[in-house]
Amino acid sequence: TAAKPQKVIFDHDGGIDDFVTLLLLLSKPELVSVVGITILDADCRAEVAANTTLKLLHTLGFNDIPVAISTLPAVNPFPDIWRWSGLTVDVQPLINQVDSISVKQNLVQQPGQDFLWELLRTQLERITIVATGPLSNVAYIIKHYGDEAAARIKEVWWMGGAVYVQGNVDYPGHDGSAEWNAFWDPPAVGVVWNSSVPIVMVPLDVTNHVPVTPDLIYRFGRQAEYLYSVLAGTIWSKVISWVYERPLEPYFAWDTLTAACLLSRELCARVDDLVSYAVVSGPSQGRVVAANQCVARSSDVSRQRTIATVIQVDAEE
Ligand code: AGV
Ligand code: CA
Repeated sequence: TAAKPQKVIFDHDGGIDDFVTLLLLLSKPELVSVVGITILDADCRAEVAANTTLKLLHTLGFNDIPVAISTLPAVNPFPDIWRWSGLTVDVQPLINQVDSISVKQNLVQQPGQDFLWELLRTQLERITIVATGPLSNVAYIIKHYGDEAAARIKEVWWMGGAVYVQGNVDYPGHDGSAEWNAFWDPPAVGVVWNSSVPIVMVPLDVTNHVPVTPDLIYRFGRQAEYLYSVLAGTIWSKVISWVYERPLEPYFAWDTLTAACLLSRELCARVDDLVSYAVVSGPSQGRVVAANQCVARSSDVSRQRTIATVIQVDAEE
């Protein structure tokens, strides 16, 4: 089709799947134009993640996409061992054939949360934000620029939440009902829920269907003549030990599915309009609750609103 590519800001947090997501977004220039990248210091070391991002961009010939690092802090930090896992991507020879000075040219000095607003403010059309970490940066611009910010966002596609399934947080004092991106900054979810920003949520309900398996990674070998495939297979290979180390809780293509659903709507034909609220404090903080579920309302929660939610993936894979 002759439609113009959708402009996208990629707001990520440097996990292994965040980097495969970057590859996916860059690999479809006819559908998506990435106008900027913001990195939250959440499931990563942000300086490392920014470097990896810049080197991936450079390696793939994208020399004009700015990258900025957010300074917003955690409410509940990720474990250090997860935060360092991005180093396994950063050291890959395939992305280190570049010199560090030219790579650094696209690193923005402004804090990522302010740069996010700068990007939105200076674009003529409404922008889609693909957010694959906590919602802190999005919440920041809503808090500071309110409806003006909301009006500039086409949609936020967010990997986060767990609606009808168990969460993935295992943390002292928490009841396990939340997904980690929401748990890292629960009030941010409340701020976004209390705003008019259109949001498409891709929760654990669907990402549970996309474990990263050896079969998936082997398939990239059949297309090893393509740099994107080699990079994707290489990056996924960093989490393959999960298959035998933690068979009951493998690594998932959480963030990558989120971007895939944006790119191929037929992947996620069922997008529910779900009335839900967010728990912003207390032992269930970070939980996203469908309004038809019986959970006592309290001062701990955001207002209810309708959210487009990918609950089901239709295609086999
Ligand atoms: O909850 C899923 C989110 C996704 O954005 N992240 C990882 C993905 O990038 C947090 C997370 C949950 N469990 C994890 C996570 C784990 N075991 N290791 C690293 N990150
Ligand atoms: Ca992530």
